[in-house]
Order: sequence, then C-alpha cells, then structure tokens
Amino acid sequence: LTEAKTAIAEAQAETVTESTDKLFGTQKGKNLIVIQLEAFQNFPINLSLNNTEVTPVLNNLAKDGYYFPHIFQQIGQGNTSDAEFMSNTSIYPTGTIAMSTGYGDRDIPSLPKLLEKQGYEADTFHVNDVTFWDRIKLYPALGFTHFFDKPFYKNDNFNTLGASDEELYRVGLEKITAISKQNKPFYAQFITLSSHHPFKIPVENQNKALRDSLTRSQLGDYLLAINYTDYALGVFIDGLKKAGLWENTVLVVYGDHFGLQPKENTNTAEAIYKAIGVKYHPDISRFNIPLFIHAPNLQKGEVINQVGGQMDIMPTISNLLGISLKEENFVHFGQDLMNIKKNVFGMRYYLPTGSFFNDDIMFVPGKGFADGKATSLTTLEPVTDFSMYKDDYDYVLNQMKLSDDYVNMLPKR
Ligand code: GP9
Repeated sequence: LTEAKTAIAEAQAETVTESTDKLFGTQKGKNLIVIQLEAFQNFPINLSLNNTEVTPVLNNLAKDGYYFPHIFQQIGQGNTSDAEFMSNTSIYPTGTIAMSTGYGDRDIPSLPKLLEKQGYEADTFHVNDVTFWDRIKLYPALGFTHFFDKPFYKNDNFNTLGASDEELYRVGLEKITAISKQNKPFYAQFITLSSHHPFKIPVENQNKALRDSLTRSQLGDYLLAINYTDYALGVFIDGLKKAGLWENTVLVVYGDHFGLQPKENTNTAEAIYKAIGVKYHPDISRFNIPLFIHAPNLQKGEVINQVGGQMDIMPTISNLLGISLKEENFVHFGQDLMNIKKNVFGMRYYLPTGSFFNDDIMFVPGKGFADGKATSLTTLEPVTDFSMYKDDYDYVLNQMKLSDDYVNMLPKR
C-alpha cells in the first residue's frame, strides 16, 4: 500500500497538482452538510419558464456562495451509491460493480473518518431502506457514525421508494440539532429521492405556473420534480436558519447523475430545445451536474468555471475545512477545485473506458485515441484536431488503473 501511494502521488504530481492554498482552513471546525440531489442535472439551474424559476432556491444559493456550472458525473454501475462513494473517498468507481457491493467489506479511507478524528459526528440520511444498493455495507466501510434510513421517516407516500425530501430534512434537522446541543460539530450527508425517475410527483406538490407552461412529457415531469426538490431544500435552509445552525455550517450541494433518459426521449436535444430553449448536448449536458458551496464567510455570488468531477468534491471540502490531504497521506484521485492548475479526469461505464473530460473537451475513444471524438465544452461542437490531448488520455487510463489497484489493496474491515 505504501508503494502504491508513492506511485499515485508521483503520477499525479506532474499533471494536476497545484501547491497554492487558497481558502485553506477558512471553514475549520464548522459543521458540514453535504446534500446529494437525485437525478439532478445542471441545465435547470437559472432556467425560467412562464416567468417562474425552476430552481429559485439553488439560484439564490449561487448568488450567496459558489456555483460550479461545469461539473460532470463519474458514477459507475452503482449509480446513486457510487456518487455517495466518490464524494466521501475521491476514488474512481471500478465500473464493474457497485462500490458498495464490491468494496463494502473494506476499511475505506474517507471524509467521515478524517472528520471523526477532529471530533465530528458523521451521519447520513436517506429515506429508502439501507439494504438498497448495499448501503448497509457501504456506510460502515466509510465510517459513518449513524445512518438514518426508511424506519426513521413517516411515510407520506411521496413516491414508491419512500418519503418526501421534506420529511428527510425534518428528521435530519432534528438529529443534527441534537448533536450540536452537545457542542459537537457534525458532518451530515443527505441523499434526496423525490426527483427519482419516473419523476411523477403528487399533484399537490406540483408548481402550478410551471405545470401550465409544460406539456405532459418526461421533460415536463422532470422539471416539476426538480422544482419540488429545490423547494424542499429551501424549507430545510429555513429550518437551519431558525435552529441557529446556518451561520456555523458549510453547505455543499451537488447532483448525483443524469435524470432524463435517452431511451424514453426521442431526439432529446431537439425536443429540449423546442420545449424550453436550452441548447442540450446528448452527452455533455446529460452528464453535467451542478455543484454549490455556501458558507457565511465565503465570497458571495462567484461562478467558478473550473471543470470538475464528483471525485473533486471531497478534496475541495477538505481544503475549506483545513484538512491537508497531503499531511494525512490521503490518496485521492480528484483535486481541490479551488487550487487546481489543470483538471483531467476519466469517466467509464456510461461512456467507453478512456473517455475523459479536461478543461477544454469531452473525449470519447473509438478503438483507441486516434479514432476517438472530442467535443468542446464551451461550444458543444466537435473538435477535429485533438492530437494535443493524447497525454491526457494516457494519464486518465493510468489513473484509473492506479485507482483500481489501490481500492483492491485496501484491507478488509
Ligand atoms: C434508492 C436511490 C436510487 O435508494 O438511491 O438509486 P438510483 O436508481 O438513482 O441509482
């Protein structure tokens, strides 16, 4: 393991590592709330239909903190649970098995473990049964102190999988308020579910102005569900303010993966453009998720255009909380988005292995690099000469191999 750690550090040093320490420790000792939003793509952010914002709460959060519009999903077979895995570990999912199922018997270095060393309690909240996606293995492997699953929530029959996001946050707020009364900092992760496919939410929870502007289609149902997810988050934020927790908490919000299903939407890109005027690329826009970071003493309203992936969330949080991953000798395949020089990261399972994003393009290989396809992240148009990105392709393949070797070396619990 020690040799593997050295090899990984050496491989990363030349390409991505940046030694600046912008914002390091500015949030030291603060509570941390990380909210992973179900099936939440980036395109509804700042979108208005019928003079109604689809995501007013998140739009306000962007005005009051940092908004990262160029973040991409990196999940493998474990979908939602792989996103939870990455935001707590900064390790690549192998793509061949859900990380919870394949590696839930390991002792996995993680954000909860780093924070517990600093006196935090780390809890996670989700309204579905904890056996789903083998979270019953994943949560102990990641070292969460407690998990709160289905039996902890009143079933308001929001959808077939469980209670509403409002109920998720109601219970969560109660628990984190109790922790903070013991004068302990907390890390709470919330995995929302109200915007799960097929995106049919109860009529009483639908925003009428939005509904009237949308035709009955998967896109229409999706935007109504997204709007509810955003609304419930707003109720939670109000609750945090009333409980006196807002001023002492870092809030991180991001999407777990795409929502709109290509199979169920013929000509998705054209249909979306026609219905809501959004330019939509079938891969880039589909895999593009939003990320927000809010803390009371951070700069307001900054849009950070740095390209990133889900593995970057954990190093970015660690920097703000004053945890040096270098000093901790903590292996991470993502980077701190506040201090990065250049980003390049891979994606597999939903795209062929060897696909990657860097600061300029999305690349999808053919049989190899030379017959691959590159698309500009700015114009969403093809890039014909991409030969200068060959090093990035080799780098990503090597990083994924190192990551797989590393995770396979982790000791059993
Ligand atoms: C269920 C939820 C859904 O608990 O996490 O997972 P998904 O189907 O989106 O991967």
